[in-house]
Parts: sequence; structure tokens; C-alpha cells
Amino acid sequence: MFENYKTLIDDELQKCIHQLSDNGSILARAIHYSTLLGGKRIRPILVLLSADSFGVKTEQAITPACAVELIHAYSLIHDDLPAMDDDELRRGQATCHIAFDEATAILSGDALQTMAFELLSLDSNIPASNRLKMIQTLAHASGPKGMVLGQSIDFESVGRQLSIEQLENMHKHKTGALIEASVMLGALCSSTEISFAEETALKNYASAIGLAFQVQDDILDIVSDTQTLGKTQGADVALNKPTYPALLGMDGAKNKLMLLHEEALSSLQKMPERNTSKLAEISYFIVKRTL
Ligand code: GRG
Repeated sequence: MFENYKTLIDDELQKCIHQLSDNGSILARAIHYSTLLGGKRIRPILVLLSADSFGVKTEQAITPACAVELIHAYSLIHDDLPAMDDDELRRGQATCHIAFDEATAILSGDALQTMAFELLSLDSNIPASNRLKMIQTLAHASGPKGMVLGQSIDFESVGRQLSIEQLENMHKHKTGALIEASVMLGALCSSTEISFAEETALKNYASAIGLAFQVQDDILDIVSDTQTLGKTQGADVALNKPTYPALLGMDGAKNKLMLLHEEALSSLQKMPERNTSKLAEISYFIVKRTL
């Protein structure tokens, strides 16, 4: 099921990049390279599945789904830069600044970020008021109270001992905020009224899977290998970053993962009038993923 969604998203991303960038430029090539070659597309799939649970068809939600992936692609390019994690491998290939150059990588990230908002603003499938809410939601999640703050906390934390609450706060911003925004953007594709109880349940689901995604990422950084991950295995440990297995031990981290998964599933049960089976299904993928 997820492979089909991934193919649809990849096709649409290709069209968006073609439409919004100057196709002959090195910039467009770097954007294409970093966005289209690889990636699981978890965030855009979450947009589509969340929309599906509110009865919205995939075609209606595909543009917001792509917008989220563009923000994610920008974050990965910038995260890999020498001034940040200084990584040479991403999605099984050379990182953008290695394949091109540092200036092009910075500019590609900048461009992807603005492209995401241009794309959302142009999406005539969505009523203007919901489009505005989507733009606000995505900007908030990726900006200085969301992902960028998380990345900044991450840098402050290198080599320091964090409490489990501090670690959780960092990941809620760095990884969780965009995952939560993905789920909320899916709901905003619907023109039907979403009750406060449903919104709360959806946010709780998203927050639990967002953190679960990160716990599994920390586990995989230890137990997997570079080839499977498509990024440098052991990078967190090498950079002396605080992680769940470091704080809780491997068994503790696995237990945390299981509890978060249960929380995600029980949140979905609080939306009995919606068909959330696909959101439940992807939560299994998130906690069991191997790459
Ligand atoms: C540079 C502002 C700025 C933010 C970067 C998200 C992020 C913040 C950095 C990524 C660093 C990282 C490896 C975090 C762990 C969780 C994570 C986001 C992994 C990558 O996401 P996947 O596994 O990647 O969904 P694919 O390649 O499948 O899209």
C-alpha cells in the first residue's frame, strides 16, 4: 500500500520541481537530486492517510503532501552540511554539498523551503481559508518554534548529559513537529468540520508516532548498518549526541517505543467516526522500520 502512495508522491514531486524551478540550472539539478533520489516519503504518506481518514481523496491532498516533503528535503540537505552534522552520505548517495558544492546545497535548501509555501499557496483544490491554516501550520512546525528550534537545541546538547525530558523536548521540535504538521495538513484537506476531540486525538497520535519515529531512528543508528540505512551508521554516537538508547539502555528504548506505539493506537480509537485503519497501519511501519 505504501509503495503505491510513494510512487504517486514521487511523480507529483517531479512535476512540482519542474514547475517551480529553473530547469536548466545547477540549482534545479541539486534540488532534483536531493529530493527525488531515495527517501521513504513517510511525511507525505501521513498527509495522504490522514486526509483519507476524513474521506478526502488522494488527488485532493497530494499537493500539501509534496509541500511537507519539500520542507523535509531542505532540512536533510542543511542537516548534512559541514556546519551541521557534516555528513557525506544520505539516502545511499553523496550528500548534496558533496555531489555539488556547499553554496549550492545551502541554496537548494533555501529554495525547497520557499517552494513548499508557494506550492501550498497555489493549491486551488483546497479552500483559501484552509490553505492559509496549512501555511501557518507548516511554517510554525518548521520554524523557530518547531524544527529549527529542535535543531538548535540539538547543537547545544552535543557532549552534554540531557535528562529524558530534555531529550524528548528536543525531538518533539526537531522531528516531531513536522510529523505532527503532516497529520494536521491531511485533516485540513477536508472541508468537513473536525471536532475539538478529534483534533486532540489526531495531535496525540501524531505526537506519539513522531517520538516513536525518533526512538526507532536512535535504535537503528546502533543496530543497523550504513548500507541498509543509506546514511552513516553510528553517526549519533560519533558526534556524542544524546540518544534514547544512551539514556534508557537498549531495552529501555525498545520499551519506550512500544509504549509510544500503544499511545498512538489508543489515540486513534478516540476518533470512532473516522476510518483511521491506514493511520494505524503506518504506525506499525514506523516502529518496525529497518531503514
Ligand atoms: C537543518 C533546520 C534544519 C533541521 C534539520 C530533521 C532534521 C532537522 C535533521 C535530520 C537529522 C536526522 C537524521 C534526524 C533523525 C530523524 C530523521 C528526521 C531522519 C530522516 O528522516 P527519514 O528517515 O528520511 O524519514 P528519508 O530519507 O526516508 O526521507
